[in-house]
Amino acid sequence: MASDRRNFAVNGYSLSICPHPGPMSTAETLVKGHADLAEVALPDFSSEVYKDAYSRINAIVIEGEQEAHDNYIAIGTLIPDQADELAKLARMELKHMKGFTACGNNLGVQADMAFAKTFFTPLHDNFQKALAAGNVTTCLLIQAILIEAFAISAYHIYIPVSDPFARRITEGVVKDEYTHLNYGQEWLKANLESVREELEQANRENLPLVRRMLEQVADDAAALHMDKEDLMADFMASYQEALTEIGFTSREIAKLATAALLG
Ligand code: PL3
Ligand code: FE2
Ligand code: FE2
Repeated sequence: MASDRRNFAVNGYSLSICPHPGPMSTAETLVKGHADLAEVALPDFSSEVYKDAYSRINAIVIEGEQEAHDNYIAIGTLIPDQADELAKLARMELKHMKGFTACGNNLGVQADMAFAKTFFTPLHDNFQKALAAGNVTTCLLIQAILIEAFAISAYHIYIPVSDPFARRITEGVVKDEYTHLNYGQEWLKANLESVREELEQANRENLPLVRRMLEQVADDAAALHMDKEDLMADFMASYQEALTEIGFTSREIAKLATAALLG
């Protein structure tokens, strides 16, 4: 049990000592930078299986960061008094994109950008439709809530099984993603009564797409030692927390979350 394990940090290494050691030896529990990750087995970052999966996952992340940049700039055209703030968020996304490009280069992996473009198409198209109709609420739900919660959960699950170079980058990125999620939450919260209906509709149309994206990425994520159920659970936790912050009750959130099962 994690509760009866004791952690010691020595020179940036954390040693996790369990009073009743199971099958794992003490040496195996020496995991750099982690307080309590005795269970985490790192993948072989140079294997062909790893690099093949990484070529798609890395592309998804690069494409996602690029689209996030474009989406924040686009949302700025719908809320002109927020354009400067949104341009700042967009700049952060470009920095993320460059960081993840460096992660792929560092492993000698060529990102499969055509695959990633297809992966994002349904959500991308829904965002473009909402943008053309001037539906700020839908645009914010797609980008600042759903995509950011997706990114946060994916990065959370990736960090413990990442290579040291990517870990440093991803840890920096995930902090920014909270700022983005928070931006969306605050705007929607401030306007809740007027946006409620559109939010419910946008949730019904887009939450199933995110579920499908999580399913599509699961096999490649598994090759990176990221667990599908962990990804889904972390995503739902982030999403539900965001909805609570916006002002929905737990009953309303349960109803909104049901859309993930139906679509
Ligand atoms: C918003 O700021 C960014 C949107 C990015 C979307 C991320 C999708 C993540 C899919 C699974 C990736 C695992 C992490 C691997 C990092 C190289
Ligand atoms: Fe980002
Ligand atoms: Fe972001």
